[in-house]
Amino acid sequence: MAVERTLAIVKPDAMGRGLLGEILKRIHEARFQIIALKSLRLTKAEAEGFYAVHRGKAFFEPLTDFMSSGKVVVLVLEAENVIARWREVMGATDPAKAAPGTIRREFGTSIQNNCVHGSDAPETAAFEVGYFFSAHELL
Ligand code: FUP
Repeated sequence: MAVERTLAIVKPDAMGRGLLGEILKRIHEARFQIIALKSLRLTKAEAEGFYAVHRGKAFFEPLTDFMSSGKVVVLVLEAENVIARWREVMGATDPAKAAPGTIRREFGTSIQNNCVHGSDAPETAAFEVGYFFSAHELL
């Protein structure tokens, strides 16, 4: 298994509901290394750029409004096989379909307001990490 990095986001719904600590606890319990972490508020244009693969879909406008509606915390996580493992900790996109015990199942309130993001492949992880962090922040 290769050591990988992935981009995680604690989304505005989770930040607004005071869930950052609970989500960080799960990251630590999973033994993922936090390589970088910061809090920011995305502009609408930044949210659109991040989710560019979904442009044109019905949920793109409400999704990018939501993602720019409040503070987020973005993190770079590192571990063996962390891309798949963080997605397991998150659970399926739709909280109603996510496995019991996952973040999205326990705290998500809709397919849009699902508390967390995680890259889905090595190529997207590289793009998404680079979207938020420069090389000197990842040393
Ligand atoms: P995921 O990788 O699990 O975050 O899921 P996707 O890349 O398919 O979707 C990205 C985000 O778009 C989801 F986190 C939530 C939002 N979305 C919707 O709001 N409605 C949908 O039908 C699908 C996705």
